[in-house]
Amino acid sequence: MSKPGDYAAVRADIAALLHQPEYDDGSAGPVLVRLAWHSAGTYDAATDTGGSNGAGMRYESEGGDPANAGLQHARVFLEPVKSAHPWITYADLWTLAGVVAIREMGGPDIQWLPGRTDFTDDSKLPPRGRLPDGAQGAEHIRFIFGRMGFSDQEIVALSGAHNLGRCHSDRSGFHGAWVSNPTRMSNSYFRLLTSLDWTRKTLPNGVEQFVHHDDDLDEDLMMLPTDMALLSDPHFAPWVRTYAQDKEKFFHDFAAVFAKLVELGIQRDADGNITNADNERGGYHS
Ligand code: CCH
Repeated sequence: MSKPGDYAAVRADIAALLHQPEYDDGSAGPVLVRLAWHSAGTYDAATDTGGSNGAGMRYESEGGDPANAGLQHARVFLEPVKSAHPWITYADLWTLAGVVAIREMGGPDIQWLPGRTDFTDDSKLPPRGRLPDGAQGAEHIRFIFGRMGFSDQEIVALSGAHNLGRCHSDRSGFHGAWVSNPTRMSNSYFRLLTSLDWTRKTLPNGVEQFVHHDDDLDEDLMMLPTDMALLSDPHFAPWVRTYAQDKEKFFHDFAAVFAKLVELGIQRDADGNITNADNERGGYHS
């Protein structure tokens, strides 16, 4: 067991588990990023509820939400890390894992602070229905992310995470990856969104998505209806084009907004200590 507060040891163990030859595209990274995002993306600024504090996905009402289908794989990948460092809270571990995975997959360094606590029952969990629905359009995205307090530019920057990972028919109903190298962070998602022809396709399960046939891979790349909405909306589209042309700016803005995402609902004093934690457990500070 590591010394409480030794986050470098936790980071090293997360990095070491990313290589998973039998899983998806060979990396646990993308699903860990999605775990971090879904743990935080329930935040509602108006009522100051939801967010990454609490690690609510350990409970059925949040963990069993169909929007979180598949994220049990991410939580299982992290169990050995939790066992080796039992002093870290799940809420800290899940957010830190996303940050470490992004860096290890070639993305930017993202500021991360510890101190989240794990709820000890399910009484404070956010209601289901706060996460975005990929079948919808720009109005929905703006409503969902506006509720968290994000601007149009921040929404587009965050969406660049779809450079990573893939859709699974048995999780969301959508199918395929957005880019041909889905375990490497870059701005390919934006470049492909702006440069390829995307055609609407109805999958055998009735779900509609957009596809482009990649002849080299002999496989379809995909976009969700929500991804296409970023390109058709007059306020989102300029940011899509900016990030397609400028990877450094995308990385810079993505790092800032992902750091903001995992801090939603968390209040800290000048020393970085959380002032609205649920209880005293896990209150270690680096
Ligand atoms: Fe996402 N995402 N996401 N997404 N997402 C899916 C997969 C990933 C939406 C829908 C889906 C963000 C925003 C949105 C990741 C990160 C982020 C899937 C497939 C759907 C559907 C799930 C499956 O079948 O396994 C929608 C809608 C929105 C916004 O409107 C944001 C923001 C982030 C992070 C910053 C990552 C990573 C994946 C890949 C997961 C994997 O298992 O490979």
